[in-house]
Amino acid sequence: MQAFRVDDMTCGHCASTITKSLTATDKDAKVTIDLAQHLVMVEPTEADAQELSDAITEAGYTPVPVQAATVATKPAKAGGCCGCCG
Ligand SMILES: [Cu+2]
Repeated sequence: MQAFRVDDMTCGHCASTITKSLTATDKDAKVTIDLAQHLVMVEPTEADAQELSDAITEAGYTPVPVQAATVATKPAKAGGCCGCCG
């Protein structure tokens, strides 16, 4: 997954403009927008991170790549268990 923070994406219209631009670049990409956090998450099928970033720029916004891991919902397994119950 590729993730970008787009601080100038401020409303649903921005989100749909960005989504359209991304799917024009990679038609089967799965685009997830978190407007509150200004995050655009893309599950690309053929475009690479640079192409996705360019698509957002072409839509008129400013994407900042972020580590997908930092926005992933799955937390790293922290300590606290000896492993016996894994
Ligand atoms: Cu807007």
